[in-house]
Amino acid sequence: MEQKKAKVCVIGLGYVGLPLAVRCVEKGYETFGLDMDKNKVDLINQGKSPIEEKFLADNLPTHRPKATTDEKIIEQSDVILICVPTPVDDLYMPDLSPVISATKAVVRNLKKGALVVLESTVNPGVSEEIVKPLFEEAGFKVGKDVFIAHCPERINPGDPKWNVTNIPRVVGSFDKQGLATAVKFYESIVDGAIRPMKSIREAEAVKIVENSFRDINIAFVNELAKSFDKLGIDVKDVVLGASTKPFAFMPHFPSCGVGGHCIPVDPYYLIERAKKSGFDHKFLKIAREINNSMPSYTVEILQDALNELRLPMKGTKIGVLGISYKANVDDTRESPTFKILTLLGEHGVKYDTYDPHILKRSTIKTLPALLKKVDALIIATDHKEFKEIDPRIFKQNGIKVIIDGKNCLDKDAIKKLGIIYKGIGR
Ligand code: SAJ
Repeated sequence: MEQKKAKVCVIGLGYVGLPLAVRCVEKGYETFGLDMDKNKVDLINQGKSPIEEKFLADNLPTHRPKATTDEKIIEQSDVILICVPTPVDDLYMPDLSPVISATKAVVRNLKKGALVVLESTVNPGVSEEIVKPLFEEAGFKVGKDVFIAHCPERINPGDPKWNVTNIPRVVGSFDKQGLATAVKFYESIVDGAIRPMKSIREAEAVKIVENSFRDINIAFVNELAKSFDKLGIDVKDVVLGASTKPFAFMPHFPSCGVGGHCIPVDPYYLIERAKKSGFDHKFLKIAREINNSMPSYTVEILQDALNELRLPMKGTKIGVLGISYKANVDDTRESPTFKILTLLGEHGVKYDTYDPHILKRSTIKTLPALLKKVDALIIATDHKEFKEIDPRIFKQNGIKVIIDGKNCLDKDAIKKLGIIYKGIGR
């Protein structure tokens, strides 16, 4: 891929697409960004990031893609990278509509000979059964008029070390030329290994397997947490102990729930597609059930703790610290906090929330104001700001109960102050 000549268009300027577009600019490509959100497009064209992310803060101002809402930009593009969301609906059924509409926009505006790479996480079969037919129905010959590849995104929001510049990637395609072109492109922008896969299906399967692996390991420790709560064993101490084994163990930690746009979503793409081919992923489904049960488990623990003080749920002022799905990011997708708040509401609880990264959705805008107002706390996200709270501050504010949904506070120090502390499995 001649860097100077090739023009790149990234479709979808979110957590995945925007860093990718910035990296393409940095590596010398004329880079367009296509997004349906005009506000986001205007911000990016001013060099401002719509997303709180260190890589973007450091690089977007100086390596700005040309952002637009006009799909006609695709006509000028030699490489099109589709980075749109692949969510699930309320019934956990995959929703490929963003991928389909993005692909149709490419079909409408395709420059012949272009390379089209789907980065969005999809189940094996999507490129063959959904993407490729859209080009063929429009009369394009795949492997001649257009080259299609899949390179699953591996962005890890908030990660200080691994980002779009250095995370190794895998690439699959329908044909040798498509594969070679895609591998060469990614080698030109990533300082990491690019592994060609046997076919596009294996490339699609890689990401689903990576994230399902994480989901089942989290489910394993979440089930342990429920068991160890009954056995009086501190599961965090046990996992840290097991982590001293220098091989064949990978630590995961229980929590009030599994959020984000990847881990709780991706397994359903494989579950549903495999079911169509007659296979039932019992294990993946049980893992999802366990992880989906953690918000209600967290509220049950709160209820038990309040019962110890003969305090009713209804009428006790409860504060929930953390709305984003994981520490130190401003991303709320699939956040367990929303499920916790719904359950509190069902118990007639009047709750307040505070998240320094999501102030717009916080009912109280400062930590001291929230601590002053409530009698009990649920820590739903392990933001740095919460982990640094001096436990004596809880005492000074009359906090009686703390449910540590991320096992991130100093249990012993809090208990010594006479506050009821309950973690998830500790
Ligand atoms: N979580 C736990 N226990 C754990 C780890 C995570 O309860 O031991 C929870 C988190 O609190 C969060 C959710 O699971 O609510 C997801 O956490 P995550 O650290 O997996 O964060 P994500 O969603 O940003 O996952 C990304 C994924 N990256 C991509 O999909 C490209 C995932 O593949 C990575 O493994 C993960 O980052 C990572 O390793 O940090």
